[in-house]
Amino acid sequence: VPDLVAALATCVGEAHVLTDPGVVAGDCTDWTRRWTGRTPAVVRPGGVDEVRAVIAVCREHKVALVPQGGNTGLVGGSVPLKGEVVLSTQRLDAIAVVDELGLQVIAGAGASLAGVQVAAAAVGLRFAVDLAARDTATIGGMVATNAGGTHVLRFGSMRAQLLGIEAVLGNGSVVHHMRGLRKDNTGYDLPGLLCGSEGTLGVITAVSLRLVPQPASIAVALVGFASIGDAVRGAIELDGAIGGVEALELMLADGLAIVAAHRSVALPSVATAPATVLVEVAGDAAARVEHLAGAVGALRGVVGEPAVALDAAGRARLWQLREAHPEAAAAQGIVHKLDVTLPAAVIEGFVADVRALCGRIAPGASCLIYGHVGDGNLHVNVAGAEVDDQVDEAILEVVDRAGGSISAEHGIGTAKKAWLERVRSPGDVAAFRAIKRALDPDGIMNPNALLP
Ligand code: FAD
Ligand code: S2G
Ligand code: ZN
Repeated sequence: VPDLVAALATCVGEAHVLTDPGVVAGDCTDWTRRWTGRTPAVVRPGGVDEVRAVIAVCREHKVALVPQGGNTGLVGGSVPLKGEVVLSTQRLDAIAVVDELGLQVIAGAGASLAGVQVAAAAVGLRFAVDLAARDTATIGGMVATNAGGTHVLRFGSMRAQLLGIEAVLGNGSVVHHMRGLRKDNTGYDLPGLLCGSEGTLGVITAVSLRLVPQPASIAVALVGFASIGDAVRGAIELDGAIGGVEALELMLADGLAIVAAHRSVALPSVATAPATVLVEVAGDAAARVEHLAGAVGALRGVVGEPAVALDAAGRARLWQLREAHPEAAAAQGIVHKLDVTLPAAVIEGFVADVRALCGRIAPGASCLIYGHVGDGNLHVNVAGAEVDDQVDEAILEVVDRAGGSISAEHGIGTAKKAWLERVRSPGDVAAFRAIKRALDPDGIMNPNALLP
């Protein structure tokens, strides 16, 4: 290992090769604390050439590497489980340019989501993907996992924002196409291929992303429903009834009670309903609030008075109730997270099945269920001493049988690798392997993730 560390130091300089176990410990455990590994070194390249040099050294020394951004990934794909080198993108954080006319931003892989949001807002524009880990999650990690978040309903996931990409592949070659043009049909869709590749094909070093105009104003409402079925139907009807719906998030009474206790905040009375939908509309929201109130009035199963906020502080207070769910879940113990998509019609039954199943195989466990109901995407968070992989298996079985997806937005990582061949055809997996062989011939790119 000493000559590996010395070789890495020639690539990035001594100061950017971290080996002290105390310093690198945080990089070896994932955000959920479910996966912990070890690494001979965390290296922090300062540019594309240094990334290339690090990959060359790892190939030479036959050592695998795990690209790491903010380490907020939730499927165990961002940590060195078997002594891999960690390639941290934190120094690749330049937000190069915001092209107001071209409505695009060029960001380094290590730039944080919040950094890009601030750069866009500075010129009156907006980056369309948002998620609660915005201060820590990096653009490179979000592209690598094709992150979704709260506005997929209106703007799509990361893949839909990608205009160009620069990356160093596992075979040492650099792909670079960053003109940021809306229409550019010149060959294979490399951004689309690397988006969602979870660090298994190469290291993304920079991307060009589309920006969208800032809306005139935004309104957020919490609407209470008598049942989960009414909430799912209500959310879908709201989306159809009024234009400008940008987010539809489902929360349940037990989860909101845990969040309120965890954050020591009082819940608006509407949030004590069995099911609550957070709806965000953007545009000329003033008119929309009447519109929204009218549309809510027409829904079946609404209980209580909706809580509505137009100003930024009021909206943040309502969003906090949703965004604090992951943290409140994590306070219950080591969480087994199932990020799944269900056909709308089965969501109510699914929640009942999951509660019954947890009651059977993990009686003392806490089970928080919430998520992006506008996309049919639920986050099932099961935590407790007796929770083990059997719970994951059982829940994913129910999802697969219901015709859903075992991973809506967090990716496959290590957590769901065993499921890949059950949910993708042999031809699909063969194509994945052919691509992997071509772009990472030595198999050094994040071997624990994605491909069984
Ligand atoms: P990391 O965790 O560092 O890495 C994630 C994966 O990408 C790993 O496989 C890693 O190897 C790879 N990778 C990282 N950087 C690169 C690179 N430059 N090149 C190639 N591969 C790379 N996710 C959602 O989709 N929607 C949500 O709503 C959402 N909410 C969240 C809320 C909280 C509180 C938390 C903690 C997480 C949430 N996430 C959500 C999950 C996480 O934020 C996303 O998966 C995000 O994309 C990870 O970014 P990161 O920079 O932390 O990546
Ligand atoms: C969310 C974050 C992590 C989780 O809150 O939207 O993607 O599953 C999730 O709690
Ligand atoms: Zn989510």
